[in-house]
Formats: sequence, structure tokens, C-alpha cells
Amino acid sequence: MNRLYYQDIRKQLEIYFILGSQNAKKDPLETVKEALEGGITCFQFREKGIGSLQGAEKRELATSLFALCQQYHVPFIINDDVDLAIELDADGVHVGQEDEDIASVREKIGPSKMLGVSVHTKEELRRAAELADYVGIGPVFGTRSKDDAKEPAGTWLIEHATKMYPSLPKVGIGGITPENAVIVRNAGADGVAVISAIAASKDIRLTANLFK
Ligand code: TZP
Ligand code: MG
Repeated sequence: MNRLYYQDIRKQLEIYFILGSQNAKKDPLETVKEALEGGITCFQFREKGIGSLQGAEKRELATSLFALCQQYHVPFIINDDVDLAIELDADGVHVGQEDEDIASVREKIGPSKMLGVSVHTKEELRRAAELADYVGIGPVFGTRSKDDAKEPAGTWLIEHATKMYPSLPKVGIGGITPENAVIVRNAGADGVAVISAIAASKDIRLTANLFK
């Protein structure tokens, strides 16, 4: 976290927008630009699932989105693809439990890139707390944006993390909207990670801003 805008990860996690071309209802660059204008504080490129781009097309979109995020001084995190994150010198990587082991990811990316890890159990949280810069906890509510999403879990693990690892930054994820975000924040989350509420909004700028 040697870049200026990493001074406070918690602040950066406040409105954490996630998108891949498969989630965008219009041009992904336009979608992310409007979300940035609306005040998102972190962005994750999650190119995954049916219809997602591969190879050079994926790299090109990532490169353009990274440049856009840099204009707004918003961290650019890449989901799963550690090699692409290293190649582009992205600000960080986010991995799940089914991805590469987090110790090996940390070794590859070094200490200065942000490492985010999805956790669903106390044990996954305990291990992530040793190596991650932040954790993603969910799905809090029902979601249609992840094919293999687990059952909605509510906020119990966010509450547990807040109590047991008070200094570990954390976001809630899954089915979060401007209306229910308060439940996630009241459970102790530093921020909310969101796909569809922002990506599918008719007014992306406004909706992103409503999460403030
Ligand atoms: N991980 C857990 S739920 C989820 C991911 C990637 C999808 C969140 O998308 P949405 O549309 O905000 O529910
Ligand atoms: Mg993953």
C-alpha cells in the first residue's frame, strides 16, 4: 500500500463497486465512469462467467478501466487473475477460497499490493486475517450476480469479525442496495461491495451516490 491513496483502506472500502463486462447493461467503461462520478471509492474488475472476455480482450478492458480509476484516484483491484494484476501493476487482487492459496498470492504480489479475500466461515476469516488487507463477507442478502453463491448468511460473520479482528478492514457483499446498506454498516462493515444495484441502475451516478 505504498500509493498515496492507500493511507486509509477502510475509507477506500466505503463504496466498493465490482463489475465485469458480463454485468454491464451498457458500455462497461461508461458504467464505471458514471459510478466514479457518483463517488465509488474502490473498484474491482471481475470478468467472470458466461459471456465474459478472455485473453487480449480482457486485458484491454482491464487496462482502460485501470486508467479510468487512476484519474479518480480510486484503487483498481483485479478478481482472481493474479498474473494480470501483476502484469498491469494493478493496485490489488481479490481471491476466493476456491482460488490460489492466499499465502502464495501474497508471495507473488508482494507487500505493497492490496490483497482481498472472500470468507464465509470463522476459520476462513482467521486465516485471511493473517495475510489479507481486507476481507469480503457474504452473501449478506440474496444475489443473482454470482452463479455459485452460497445461501444468504445475514450479518453474523461481519459481527464476529468486528469483535474478533477489530483492525481488519471488511466489506459486506451480496444483494446490497442503498436501502439495506445501513444493516451491513451497523454490523461493523467498513463498506459495501456492490454489483447489480449500481450496474443495473438507470441512474448510475445517483445510485452510487446514495450509498454514501
Ligand atoms: N460474492 C458474493 S455475493 C457476490 C459476490 C461476487 C455478488 C454480489 O453482487 P450483487 O449484485 O451486489 O448481489
Ligand atoms: Mg474467485
